[in-house]
Amino acid sequence: MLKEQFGVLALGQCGGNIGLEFEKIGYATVYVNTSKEDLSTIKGAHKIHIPNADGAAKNRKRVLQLAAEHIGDIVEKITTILPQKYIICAFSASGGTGSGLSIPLMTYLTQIGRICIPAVVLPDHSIESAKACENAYNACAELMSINGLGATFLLDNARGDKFAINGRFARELDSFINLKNSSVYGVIDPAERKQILSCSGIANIAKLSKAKSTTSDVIQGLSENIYAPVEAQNARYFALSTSNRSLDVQDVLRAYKGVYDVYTGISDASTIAVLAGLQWPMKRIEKFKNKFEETVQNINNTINHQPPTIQPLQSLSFAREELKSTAPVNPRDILLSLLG
Ligand SMILES: Nc1nc2c(ncn2[C@@H]2O[C@H](COP(=O)(O)OP(=O)(O)OP(=O)(O)O)[C@@H](O)[C@H]2O)c(=O)[nH]1
Ligand SMILES: [Mg+2]
Repeated sequence: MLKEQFGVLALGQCGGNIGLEFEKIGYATVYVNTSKEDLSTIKGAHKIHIPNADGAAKNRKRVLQLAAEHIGDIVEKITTILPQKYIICAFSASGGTGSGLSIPLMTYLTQIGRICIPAVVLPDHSIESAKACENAYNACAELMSINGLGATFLLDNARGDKFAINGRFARELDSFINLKNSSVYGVIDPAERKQILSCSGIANIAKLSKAKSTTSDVIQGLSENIYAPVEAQNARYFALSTSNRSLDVQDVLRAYKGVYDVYTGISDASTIAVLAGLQWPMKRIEKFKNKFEETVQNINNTINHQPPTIQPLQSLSFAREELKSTAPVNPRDILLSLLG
């Protein structure tokens, strides 16, 4: 099965939860974290704790400092446990550990000839903190500048329950990797599937039941899903494997402005459609920046960091000791004043 050529690198808490979904369905998975507590919640076979670390508290720089001394060992362990050519790298963009560590690890793995397939969880900017949005923005900027990354899946926490997203993503990607199609009418073969998953840019998947596999179902499935909404209708590749023989791929393609190459096949049960080589959703990414900048500006406008300039209030006091006059009075003077 093609899945034997795929390993999963699960970084941080969120990456760990996604990794576990893949491990459950038979993928070799390794979990890396700065937090021992987080790692202990994962029932996975291969775990790497970054020595002397107890979390990164959403600090992307901190995780690099913590890992710096041990990065040689960490990389050695990862590549020994995961000799596969294709590495699905799962992490959240908005935390510290996964968001920070994913960048150097994927850069290195790419350099040694692996094909990294980032599965990046984006925060819901309407509810997550400015710090989370700052991290997500910076992670996206750095991801975009890694040359030679494979297909990037942006899992969107604004589009549903996070645990439901984890499971659904693992099932959808697995359905495509291990596509069951063996038909005289055409197949999407392993080379084509690897080509699509090696294609840089954003990708997304629609998996539909046999009963719901019309043209409009496929178009809808590719836009209403767990991935960040597509902003530009151009893609490098489109793959469609369906059991609905009357579904015409040309009708689906009319919903897109331009697609470079198309692979089609006939499958037994569900329909799987994949778009790859889409542009990054820049409008969405700008929203992370806006949330960060607006919050920083608000804080700067409302919190006065100058030393206080007002005077403390003088209270009234009826305590006896405070009635003492300041200059001691001579008893003779008191007496003389009484005599007039
Ligand atoms: N989809 C999904 N999102 C998650 C999951 N767990 C956490 N998140 C999101 O991920 C972000 C936090 O990232 P974590 O993975 O906890 O961070 P980390 O990589 O462990 O980094 P630090 O704890 O800061 O060192 C938040 O936006 C969460 O909503 C998960 O299992 N699935
Ligand atoms: Mg964590």
